[in-house]
Amino acid sequence: MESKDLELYRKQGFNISESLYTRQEVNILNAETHRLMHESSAGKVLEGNGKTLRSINGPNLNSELFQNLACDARLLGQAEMLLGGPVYVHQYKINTKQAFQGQNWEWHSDYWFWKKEDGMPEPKALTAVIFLDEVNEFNGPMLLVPGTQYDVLIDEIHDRPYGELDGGDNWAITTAQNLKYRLSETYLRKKIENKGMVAAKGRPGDVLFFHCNLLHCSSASSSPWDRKAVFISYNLVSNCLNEVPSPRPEFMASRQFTPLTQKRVF
Ligand SMILES: O=C(O)CCC(=O)C(=O)O
Repeated sequence: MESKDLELYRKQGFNISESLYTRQEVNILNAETHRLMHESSAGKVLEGNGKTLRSINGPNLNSELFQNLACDARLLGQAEMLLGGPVYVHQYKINTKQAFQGQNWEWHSDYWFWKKEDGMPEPKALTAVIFLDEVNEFNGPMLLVPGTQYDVLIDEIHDRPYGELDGGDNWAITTAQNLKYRLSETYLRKKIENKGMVAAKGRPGDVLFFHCNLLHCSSASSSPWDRKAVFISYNLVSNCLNEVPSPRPEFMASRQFTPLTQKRVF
């Protein structure tokens, strides 16, 4: 990441590094994603229709390739630089937003979930999103509100009434279409009118780095194009999780705090 990219990340809370992965490397990642999509695993989440796959949580627990990918210098090096120290993987998932069927993600910041559910002390984490497909205006790009990474939102968050939650395990309602916590429209309107919104579009192999406190959402894919992407969330080892009464499973919030070391992957 060049110094102008670093400056942008600090200012807006995100940055897209173009062509970090080659077409050939993306093909390998896509092939492994397809293998996992057709294999049963505990961390899978379906869309509201009960059929279409929404996310694979913890792909690194079932794939050597995805486990190693987190240690690739292109990701790990940037995560260490942006966060300023040794890191481990807090959360790892593949969101498989599928043509016509892939549904939205409501407005949220990841840090609320990581603080409330997992006991993360400070917002000193980030996510690298590796685009496996082209992301355009039609297939549900992530929408980001620049500059919200420093907002203290925790008092603005409301628990969704129990009756509106999707059924399922406690960990699943933290990642379903109707999220467990939400912001009021009044707050969102004020914030977005003030700061604007950016759609994170790009090509396969581009990587979006975004701060764990950044306000974001995405709409459904109303198009014949999938929008699959790998999400690797790194946390500073010095910011590792406190104990909580009901820890989420390892595939949602890892408690392996050993610092990662760089590895050659491809
Ligand atoms: O995949 C998306 O569009 C959004 C995912 C997201 O917001 C999240 O996983 O926190």
